[in-house]
Amino acid sequence: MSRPSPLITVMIKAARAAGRGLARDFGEVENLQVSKKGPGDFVTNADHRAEEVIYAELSKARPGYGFIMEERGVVEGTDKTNRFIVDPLDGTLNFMHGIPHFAVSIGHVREGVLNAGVVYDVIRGDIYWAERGQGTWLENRRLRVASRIKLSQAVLATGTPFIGHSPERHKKFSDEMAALTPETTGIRRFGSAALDLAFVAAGRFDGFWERHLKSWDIAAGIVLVREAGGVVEEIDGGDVLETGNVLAANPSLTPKIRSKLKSV
Ligand code: 2AM
Ligand code: CA
Repeated sequence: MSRPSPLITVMIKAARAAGRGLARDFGEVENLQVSKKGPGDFVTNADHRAEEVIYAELSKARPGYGFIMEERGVVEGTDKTNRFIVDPLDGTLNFMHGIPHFAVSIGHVREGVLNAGVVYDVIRGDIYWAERGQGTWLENRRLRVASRIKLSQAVLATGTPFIGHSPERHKKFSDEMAALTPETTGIRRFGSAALDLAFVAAGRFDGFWERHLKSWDIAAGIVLVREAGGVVEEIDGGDVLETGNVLAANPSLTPKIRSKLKSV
């Protein structure tokens, strides 16, 4: 078993600390489902608290590192070579509805290159981690992407663009679904991009695509997939952290999925 490096250990500690608060708050959210007002404000506060915990933990352990965080935005560090990319609560809509599928996601970039990632599946208690050259791990199990090469046998995950966003995005999504659905054995839509990528790394999903995500949704998950032997690309050939148009799968399936997406 690979021993997590000091950096990974610090990232896991921060993720677990945030997860403890989220697990507590999730119990409360389940109770709030029945209230008229719903759990909206409560969830926003839970999200902010989790981010504060992560920020405090990481900046104590790695003073000077920069941050990109969902709530705080960009925090410039004095150390210009290291930056964390943090989503304290990925799968917010699930969390808000009492659906037990959400995660803490912490990525690390060194000299502009994605270097490490931790995704914490709070309810299952699973910590996924990966670091460049060290592989991808779930507890003491090394993870590999699935080896299926036929699209007809593949289960893919995706995400729906948010209601309120442009009609063109919805049209594109529907067209992509229509192009891929008949080619695969199944498509899943679970609502946490960080966990979708972790599940690709674990060989559960054969692939994942989604457009218009943010860097914090995917930074950690990209490292998980790559270190598990998978390929992560920007669907149209750009910079995936910039556009958030992500396609992840094993090296045989990626071009097949991409060509179906490009046929739209
Ligand atoms: P969140 O739960 O942190 O909001 C689900 O399709 C994925 O899309 C989740 O990872 C979710 O992250 C993300 N997401 C939610 N709202 C988004 C938005 N406005 N833009 C981009 N991604 C979003
Ligand atoms: Ca997110």
